[in-house]
Amino acid sequence: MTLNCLAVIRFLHTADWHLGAALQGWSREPEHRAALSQLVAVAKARDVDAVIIAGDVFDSLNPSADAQRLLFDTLRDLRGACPRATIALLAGNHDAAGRLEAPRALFEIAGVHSIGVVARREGAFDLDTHLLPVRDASGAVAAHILALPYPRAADLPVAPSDLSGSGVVWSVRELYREATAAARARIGAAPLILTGHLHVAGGLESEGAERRILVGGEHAAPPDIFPADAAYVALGHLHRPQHVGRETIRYSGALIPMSKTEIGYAHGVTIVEIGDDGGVASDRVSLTRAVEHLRVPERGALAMDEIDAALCKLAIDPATPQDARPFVHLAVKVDAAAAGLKAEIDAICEKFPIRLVSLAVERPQRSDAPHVAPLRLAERLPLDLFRDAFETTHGAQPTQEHVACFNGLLEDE
Ligand SMILES: [Mn+2]
Repeated sequence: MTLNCLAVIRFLHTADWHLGAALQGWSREPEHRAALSQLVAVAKARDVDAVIIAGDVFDSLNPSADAQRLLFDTLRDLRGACPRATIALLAGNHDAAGRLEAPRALFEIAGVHSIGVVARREGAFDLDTHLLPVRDASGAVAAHILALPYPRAADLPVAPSDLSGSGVVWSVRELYREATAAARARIGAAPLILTGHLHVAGGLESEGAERRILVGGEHAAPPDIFPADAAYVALGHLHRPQHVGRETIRYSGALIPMSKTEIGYAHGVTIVEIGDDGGVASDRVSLTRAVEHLRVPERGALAMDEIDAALCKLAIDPATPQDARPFVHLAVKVDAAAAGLKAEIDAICEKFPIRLVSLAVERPQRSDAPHVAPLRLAERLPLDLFRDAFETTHGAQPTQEHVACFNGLLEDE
């Protein structure tokens, strides 16, 4: 998209940083640092008037000190790179809303608006918290951000009991309607940029990475919950960059691949311009990966005696430091169930400067086994998937202890 007029406001839209995330125990911090330093450079080079971080700043409710330091370092760098930009930091479903708001007094000194929950005053939507002015290069307020975080159950208006459709969709729609109406009463027809962290229908999911946001059994909201007069809707939650419904309702996508299914995504940030005629244009700036993510082989599976040659062909410099070595997702095929398979594969991989993070094993179908149509992922219980995955990886059923441990993790979600 390109503008046919003068840009009034330019901003950077990003989301789903998932700071503190690990892959099979390996820290993602080097990748995060590299991606965020590129993000800061893009914000500076494009001289943006605002930066919107649309949720899932952290990967967990209880982020490590390193993850928090990385956020604070990045905000400092961003402030240095774009001294006059409005910076909006929003909570996603992975974030502890209170934790994100806790440093607010200090954030305010740095001009960072951290918003974890929907604020109300005497029941009414609190515009002073959520409506953020965006100033152009001359210092004039030229647009506003209506900054809304992931809507938690407590944030949502209660749906009428005689409703025929989905209560959650009604409530989310009502939240956006109420917030937008309040904003319009204050700012008139000026350009309004909305934010949100939720699953909007029509978005392509990357299986396994984003938790399905289930509020009252509902998976997603339709894109028409966002009022039509919003110039742009900056979304977080889905990790693949995409628009949903209108061209101006967009997911910026994650910064780095969070799982095997996301290797093929073009990770980056979205730069959005709003023109003096109200037109909106956006373009993508790709980020360079600090660490490679490789599927070996790219398609299909290798026989055991092909693994060595395939890893050799990657030609990775043996001097590559540990935390820069590629993450490898390996697929192998075996003729029969082989005890000690994982140990054998580990022994091969150890000879190469790689980090094996997943192993898929294809076994031949037993010809006497009855053919059963595979169940859809959504129809399977997490514990059954865990049992299957465990057996594939270790060639044995999980023990009671493993099951108890898995169930404990499930409850933590
Ligand atoms: Mn999310």
